Amino acid sequence: MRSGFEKLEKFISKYDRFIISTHQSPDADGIGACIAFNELLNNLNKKSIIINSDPTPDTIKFCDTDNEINVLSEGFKLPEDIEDYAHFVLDTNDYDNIGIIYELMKDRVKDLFIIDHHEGRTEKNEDNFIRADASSTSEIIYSIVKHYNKPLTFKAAQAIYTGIMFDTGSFVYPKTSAETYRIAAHCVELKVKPIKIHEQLYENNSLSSFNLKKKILSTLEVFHDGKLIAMKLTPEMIEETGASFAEGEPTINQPLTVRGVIVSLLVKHDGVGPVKVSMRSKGDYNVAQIALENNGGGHKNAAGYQSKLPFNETYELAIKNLNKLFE
Ligand SMILES: [Mn+2]
Repeated sequence: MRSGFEKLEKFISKYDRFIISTHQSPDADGIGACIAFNELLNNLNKKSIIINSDPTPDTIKFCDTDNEINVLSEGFKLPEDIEDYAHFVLDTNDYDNIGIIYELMKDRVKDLFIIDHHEGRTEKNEDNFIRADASSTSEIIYSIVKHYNKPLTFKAAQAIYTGIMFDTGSFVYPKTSAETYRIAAHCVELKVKPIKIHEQLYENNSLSSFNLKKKILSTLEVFHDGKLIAMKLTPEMIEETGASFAEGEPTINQPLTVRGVIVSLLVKHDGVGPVKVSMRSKGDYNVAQIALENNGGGHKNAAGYQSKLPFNETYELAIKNLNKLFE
């Protein structure tokens, strides 16, 4: 862990200007980490800009109180002096996962550093701070703020709390530690209101997203005596409901609320990018292994990969891969 801080300190002291990005289809942890890390870099007298490929989901926009997040797909243009910046990538260790910004910036920025809590692909970039035991990237950012002994404003505390709450499934997933709760307690001391964050994240969905969920659930197929449930999210469903692709993605967690279900699969396509495979599991059922075998990544109980095959073939192959878990 110490070496992570050392590499990071060296990187931060080496450059004066930074761009901070999180993965495509950003989630609350990626967004929360960006906002809190941006504040830290400013407190260290560095210039930094948050630039993401994709828009911040509506349910997370409340974190961006100062409108600091710039989005390429909404027309934001990269700074002309982009060659003067180094790039921080947060909450993913897979460049293929940060959208168009990687292709636009990789040959232009001075350097690249990854801060993340996912497993796998660490060999891709030597400059990294990866703690696979951390509940979230937001938790890692908190530890970095503490390491530098810098203050935390309400804005950053709210962003960190939101990221942790999201990535721990409201403080229950396996990587939720005593330290996770200590950080949450500190955020609450800084006037973050847990019920407010919960309402923003989980009681703030659009009716169209609810209709999309209905369509996704209607595709469910049950395998292995009810231990595996598979579902589909297609471009047609997005079109018919008017919901966004991102609004459909969390439906993958629903099957795990059913007694006896151990693995949940969602094969999804937004109509533009590649077909994607998302997997969730319980206990020792390791879906990260399957993701890694298919050039993806994730955690033991939450992982995914991108497919080069058409939708239906991807679906059939994903079921076949998951069958191995039940042999
Ligand atoms: Mn995360």
